[in-house]
Amino acid sequence: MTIPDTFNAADYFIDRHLREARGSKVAIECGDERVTYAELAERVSRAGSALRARLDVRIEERVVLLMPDGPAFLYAFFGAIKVGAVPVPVNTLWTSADVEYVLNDSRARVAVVGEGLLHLLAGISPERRPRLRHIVVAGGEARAAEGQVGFDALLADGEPSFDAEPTSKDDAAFWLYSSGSTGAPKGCVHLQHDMRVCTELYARNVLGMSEADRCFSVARLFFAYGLGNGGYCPLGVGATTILWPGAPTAANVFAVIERHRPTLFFSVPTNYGMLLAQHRDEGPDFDLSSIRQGVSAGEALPPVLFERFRQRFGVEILDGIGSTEVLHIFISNRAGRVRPGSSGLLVEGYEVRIVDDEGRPVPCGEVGNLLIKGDSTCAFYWNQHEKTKATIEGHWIRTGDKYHQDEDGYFWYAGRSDDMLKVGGIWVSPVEVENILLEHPAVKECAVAGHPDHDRLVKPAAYVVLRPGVEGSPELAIELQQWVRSRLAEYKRPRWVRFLSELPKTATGKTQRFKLRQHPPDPAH
Ligand code: 3UK
Repeated sequence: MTIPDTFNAADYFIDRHLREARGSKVAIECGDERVTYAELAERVSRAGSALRARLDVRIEERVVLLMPDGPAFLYAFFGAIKVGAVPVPVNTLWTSADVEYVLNDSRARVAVVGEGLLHLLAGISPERRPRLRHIVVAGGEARAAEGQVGFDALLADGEPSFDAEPTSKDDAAFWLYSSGSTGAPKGCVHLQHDMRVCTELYARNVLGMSEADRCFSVARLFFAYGLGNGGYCPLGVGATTILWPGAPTAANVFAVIERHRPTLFFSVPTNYGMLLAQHRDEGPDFDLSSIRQGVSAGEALPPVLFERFRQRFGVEILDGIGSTEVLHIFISNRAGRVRPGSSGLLVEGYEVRIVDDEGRPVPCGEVGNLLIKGDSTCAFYWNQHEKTKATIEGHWIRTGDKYHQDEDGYFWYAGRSDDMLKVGGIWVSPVEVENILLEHPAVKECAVAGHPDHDRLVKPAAYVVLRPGVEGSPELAIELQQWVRSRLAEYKRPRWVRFLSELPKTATGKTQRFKLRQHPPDPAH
């Protein structure tokens, strides 16, 4: 794969299809809506040119996207890239405080916000987000009096076609925030060529994704995983992506599959567990016969989920590990050669090393730190020079994962080298949850650690030492859960609370979270 020095990802992923006579092919299905490649190209042009002409967005400037999955997300994302600006998709499950952090860290002057997510911005007074000048509202009514601009009005104003900004293949194209272990997310700066690399190495070579495919991703476009599955991978190969903005309940996901009949289905282990727990009241089972391959990532897929899904639906799930820093999957199982419980084989085009804490390669079969080299890795973390140096060592990127490789080349996940938790495929920092619990008047000390649920998937458990005179009770446990829930994103809440008289500590007083993993939380809570 040779990528020319002048390379604009929007030209490649969008406009190229017109040159290759794919204009009438359906690029996006969303409910009853069908968007052809020609329509997509026109709306991407309109979005980009209007951002530039009407809102004065310039090359390299960030544009925050706080949007549900749907065609407008892709118009805004590729529209910004087409004019050389840098879209920054944001997790829509986050709180106002998280969004405020990203607005200020990225210094975006423009944010495109889904109507249903405006409340997240409403909580941030203009003085607390001094760089943000324009709020573009996608769907619904924009309030001109409050300085809002409607996304549809913007599209109507824009140019239906123009030549993409001649960016270099190494210009910043987009950022994705990845949660840090102390709470503050880090902006991974991805370059124009990165999406192209993932499309070739993973989508085309591992999944055999082609124009004939119809992709449906339960993981959202604002995640690196979803952005590839439902965004640039299908668009890169001229396939159709099925977008759907609703909540990923089992009933909804089955309804989308039966209606739109995807050939490739992408989800996370927690969601596969939810699908398996769902049964139809009467009649035949859910029809997943259109799916030629399932994919799982975000956290390790327990073998029982793999087996049950194959037995019940006849769909083989390929577990693979990816990261926001590498952009997409770099180790993956292959069709017909799955080893359940493993992450599979290296994706060709990437290089891997498993090393001990001194950086020496460990012998085959021994657990060590996983390092990856490849052309899709992010350039650096925005404004976080020390964290960049700790993660990116020349060509190599530290994933923070412990792995071993077996004699046949398969990689087996063996936990994290930090205390970060993957909950339903999304990062949760124990420190962030602990800090909130500590603000509760009853809490003297606490620690948060992962505990397996009924599907053997990790969820946060809180271990709490109460202040003298306070008694632990089921009511207090519920109160503490509510306390976290009202202050942090929903998925971060502890699913169990256990009261302890003291926490395990090192000689220097540092809490040993790994020791708590052996304590079962009280099942009653
Ligand atoms: C963990 C896994 C075991 C692992 C992602 C696919 O998850 C993605 O990106 P994130 O930045 O998290 C990365 C970390 O998540 N992980 C992901 N997949 C697996 N652990 N087995 C797996 N299959 O700790 C990794 O370092 O949120 C996944 C594609 C793109 C992505 N960004």
